[in-house]
Parts: sequence; structure tokens; C-alpha cells
Amino acid sequence: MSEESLSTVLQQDHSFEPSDEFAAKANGKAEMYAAAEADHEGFWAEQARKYVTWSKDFETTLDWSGAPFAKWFVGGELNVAYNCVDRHVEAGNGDRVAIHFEGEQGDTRTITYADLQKDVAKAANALTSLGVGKGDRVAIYMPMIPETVVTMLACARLGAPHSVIFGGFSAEALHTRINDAEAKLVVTTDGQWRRGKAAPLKAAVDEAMNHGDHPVENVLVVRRTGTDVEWADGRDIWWHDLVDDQPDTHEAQPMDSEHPLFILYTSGTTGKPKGIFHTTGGYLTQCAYTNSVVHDVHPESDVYWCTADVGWVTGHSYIVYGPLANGATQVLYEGTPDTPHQGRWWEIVEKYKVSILYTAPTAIRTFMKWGDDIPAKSDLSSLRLLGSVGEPINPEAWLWYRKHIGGDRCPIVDTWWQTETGAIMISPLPGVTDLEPGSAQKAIPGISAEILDDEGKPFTEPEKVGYLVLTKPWPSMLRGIWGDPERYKETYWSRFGPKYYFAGDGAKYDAKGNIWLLGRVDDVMNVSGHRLSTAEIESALVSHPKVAEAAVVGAADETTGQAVCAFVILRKEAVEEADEPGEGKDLVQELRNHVAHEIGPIAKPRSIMIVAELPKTRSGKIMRRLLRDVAENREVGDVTTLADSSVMSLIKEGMSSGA
Ligand code: 6R9
Repeated sequence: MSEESLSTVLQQDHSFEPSDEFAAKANGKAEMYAAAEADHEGFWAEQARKYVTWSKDFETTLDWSGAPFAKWFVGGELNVAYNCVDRHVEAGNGDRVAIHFEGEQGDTRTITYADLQKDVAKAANALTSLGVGKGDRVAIYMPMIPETVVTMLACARLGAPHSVIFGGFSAEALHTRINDAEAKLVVTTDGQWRRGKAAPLKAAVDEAMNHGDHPVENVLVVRRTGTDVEWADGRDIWWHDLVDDQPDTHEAQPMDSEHPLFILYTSGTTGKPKGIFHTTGGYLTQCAYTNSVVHDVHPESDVYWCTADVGWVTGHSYIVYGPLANGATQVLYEGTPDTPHQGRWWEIVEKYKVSILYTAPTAIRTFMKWGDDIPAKSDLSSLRLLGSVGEPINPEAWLWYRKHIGGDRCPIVDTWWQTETGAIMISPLPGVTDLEPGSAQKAIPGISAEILDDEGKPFTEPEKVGYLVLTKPWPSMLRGIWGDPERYKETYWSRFGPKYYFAGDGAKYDAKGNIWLLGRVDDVMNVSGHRLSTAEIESALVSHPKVAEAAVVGAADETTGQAVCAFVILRKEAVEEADEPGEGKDLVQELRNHVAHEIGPIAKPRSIMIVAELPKTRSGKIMRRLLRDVAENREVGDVTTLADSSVMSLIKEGMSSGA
């Protein structure tokens, strides 16, 4: 499609019908919608028995008597690691490749399900020898290497909930998360490969431990880069010293369906990150089901690749639990898309004959920027399905993805879900749904979504903007916020009353009844598909001795979706200093680094503007809307509710003088 015809497609509101060939083999079926509608619990009970092997069958599908605290598949028992590994070996598929690992440096490992079974057994035995048992929490701070997947599965095997902390988070962030979950063990690596260089990782764990007040007994360290590390005797243990010689068999114990599987921290509207926690039976059921009907994984023939980091929920559900429960073959890539060159991903697709690719709009937009000629150099004909997740995908990016990656033949599934929902909720079913570029379209079978107006009334009229809510409990829903049941009720079940799960996303219908997700309605930003809270970054900024006050907004950014823009008022002493020629720039750099230190490099503001005042209402609420206008270079909107309406002109002046 030429650029001209691309814009014609956009104007025409073109949708794409599934091909007969795809439809004939698709796992998703049109009848599923009606079946789930007719008998919601019956439908999920069927999926639970189809996708999961239960050591003890469940008695009750859903217990919602303690709403909004759900119990799914009550009375059932299962072991997640057994489901993800052992049962495939028992079924005679031990020789099937589970993981094609591709290191950034070009090192590779092929791990079959039989290998994975041994690796997980050894790790489970090693964790046991460190005193980790059922219910103990384990923090995992690791890059994208097979040991990370193995550690998560070993935890699941023992019933020890893991808390994976993204490798891009700082020592400070690590410290809060380790303490909140009271993790007894931390598993990490000496370093990680990033753009051809070894970046340290354990150093951040050491720094977190130096706070003194922590619950950690041991730190287990995988050697990945050979980077020098500090060593605390008695606390630190090398993985190869402990794990390698362990027996390679381990008896998996069944866990209750509602036993906690993991905690994963995500940004909320207040500064304190929320420990979202998920349990066993319902989570695994929905991960496996969606990986089957939405990603259309056929384990015997597909090569699947989800490019997310395992430190985010997408990595949990669609690298570890969903695909492995289904016995799929997948690619695990350690590095960045432009190392050693911008065609790295497409070489990986060609090399492993990847047939299903699941990635994020921010990556797609980056590839668009790099140019069509780069993917064109590789043979991408193995691809048959593409997926998108993390933020709204604009129609231009959708159409580019379809043409330049999908060869105009692959269906694209735009999948909406959240850390809290655990698994995909809104998405087309490939082979069933006519695809609408830019829209996630429809709740999948078994899920019920609606859009409410300000008063909490559901509506269906097109183009009107409202709030997305979920109206029925679903198996992989969060079971709460770790240690804070009240915050769970308040955040998700109070905005529109206890009947509606409030997702925090704006949404609308189009004339065809498709749902379009419009981004967050709360103070949460989405930068390259990562959730960051304005409050969290503001509190990092004011923790700097020179900062008196800070306001952070997410401004539209062509590549990353949104970018962090900060407005900062300095303390009196610092103002004078910053006025010295050249000092202002250094201070901005210092503040950016401070945010990286407090939270992590992903939270580093793209711009920081030093201002004398912030726009506030008479009740003292910062009007971020106006700051967003400034950050996005727009005419500043209505300022009549400001306590001091001259503030905005001062800020605008500051912008144009380049302060
Ligand atoms: C899986 C994941 C959740 C937030 C969510 C929404 C945004 C995710 C989206 C999407 C539009 C999609 N989001 N997928 N927006 N279309 N297909 O990303 O989880 O990190 O918790 O973020 O991301 O705003 O509320 P999480």
C-alpha cells in the first residue's frame, strides 16, 4: 500500500475481514460469545478444565459472596509449574523446544520442555535449601534470560509468591518493593547486556540492602556478564554454586486454587506503588485461554514471540504462564531492538521462523521512524499473526504494522488489559472478528465491559466519551492490593459503586459498536507502554533538597505515546544559584538524574521546566490540564478557575525564553 492509499484507507474506515484459511484453523470460534453470555460461570468452568490440569477438581466455579474479593474454582488444587512444564513432558512432548534464547551478544540456548523440567526442579530444590517454602515471598530482579523464567516457575512450584521487579528500576524502588512484600530471598544477576555493554544489576540490590531495614536473608546471583560484584559473605550465593549440583527431580505439591502466585507492583494515582496480587487457578486459566484464542497459539506448529520484559505483567502472562501452560515454543530475547543494528528483531523473526509476534505500539512507531527498508531486508513470511498491547495503537501505526511486518496478510489483535486484570480482556478474536485499525473492539468471550457517563449510566451511543468499566468478575482478576484491602475497594470498586470495576481508562464506541480505548483518565501516564504515576515522580522531585514543589504531566509524544514533563519550583537558596549563567542547565540534569535514582531511568523527565509558580485552583489543586497545554505546545485553555491567572503567562514566557 502506498502512502497515498494508506490515507485513503484511514479515511474510508476500512476494516479487514478474516481470511477463510485463517478462520478454518483458528482456536477462537464465533459461538463462544453466545455460550459465555448464556452461562458465564459454565463457560469459565469449561475453559478451566480444558486448559488446566487439576490435581483436585474444583467444586464451585465462582464465589462472589465476599465481593469485590473473588474466589474462582473453589476447592480445586493444581500446581502451576507442573502445568507449565511437567505435564508436557509426560504427554510425550519433552523434546519440543520451550525457549529459543537469543542473548544480545549473539549467544543462544535451546531449551526443550524436558530441559526446562530439570532446570525448574534444580531451582526449586535450591530455593528449598535456602529455606524458601510455601507462602514465602521471593523478589526477582533479573534481565531477560532463561534463569528468570526458571526462577519464577520454581517459586510457583513451591507456592512461594514471586515479586518481579523490572531491571530498569532503581535501588530505591527496589528497596520499597522488597520491604512491602517482605521478601526473604532476592534473585538477581551480576549484570545485564544493554546496547552492547554490561550494565550492573546486583549493585542496585546491594544499595537497597545498605538501607539496613530489610527482610532479606539471601541474595542468589546468576553470573551473566562477568561484571565485578561486591559480596556479602553468608548472604550472597552464586547460582552456579548452589543450583547446578541440585537433584534434577522435584515433586510438585498441589496448591489451592486461590493460593497467591505473585505480586507485581504498578503505579497508581498516589505516590505509593500498588502491589497487585494474583492467585493460582483463575489466573492460569485465563492466561492459557487467551493465549490460545487471541494469540491463536498452536503449540505443535507455531513459534511465538512476545517482546515484553518479564518485569511487566505482559511478560508474566504472555511469556511465562500463558504460552508455557499451552506447551508453546517461544523466543526469549535479552536485548534492545537496535543492537547491534536496527534490523535485529527482523533477523530474529527470520532465524527462528517466528509465526506470532506480540509487541507494543511504542516499538511499532519506533520502527516506522527507522524506515520501511529495515524490516524489508529480512524474510518475514513465517509470520501469521501480530498482536499489540500496552497503549492505544493509532490507525497509522496499525496499518504500517499490517503492511510492513505482516505482509498485508496477518491479522492484528489489539489487546486491552491491565496488571490488575491479569490477562487479555478486550480484543478481536482472529479468524472471527472483522478487524478495525486502531480499536481493541470488543470484550472477549467470558468478559463483560461497558462504558459509563459521568453519572455512572451505561450508554452505547457512538463517539461519546466515557469511562470503561467491567461488569462481571473474571478468573484472572486481581485479588487485591498486597497488605491493603481498603485501597483495593476504594481504587477499583467505589468510583461507580460496587457493581462496576473502574479501569481508569477513557473509552468510546464507534458507529459499528467497536470500543476505542482513549488513555488514562487518572493521573497515570503511559510512557512506552509503562505505567508511571505523576504523583510518584512529583514526590521523587520534591525529595531533592533544591526542590520546593513539582508538577508532572504526560505530554503526547510521537514515539513513546506520552513523555514525562515536569514543572518545578525551586527553594529560595536554589533559585539564586540557578540564576548564575549556565547553572540552570546543570540543575535540570541533576534533577533528571535524581528521578532516575529514585525510581529508575524510565521515569526520567523528557523536560524539566523551572518555574516561579504553578497554576493552582483556589482550592490549591494543581491544574495539570494547563501544564499539559504548555508541554504539548498548545494554546493554553481556560484559566478562569485559577487563583492567579497571570501564572500561565509567566510560564509561557519562560518557555519561549528557553528557561
Ligand atoms: C497489559 C498492560 C495498563 C494500562 C491500561 C491502558 C493501557 C494497555 C492497551 C491500553 C489502549 C490497549 N493499555 N493495553 N490502552 N489499548 N490495547 O499494559 O498493563 O502496564 O498495567 O497498563 O495500559 O491505559 O489501563 P499495565
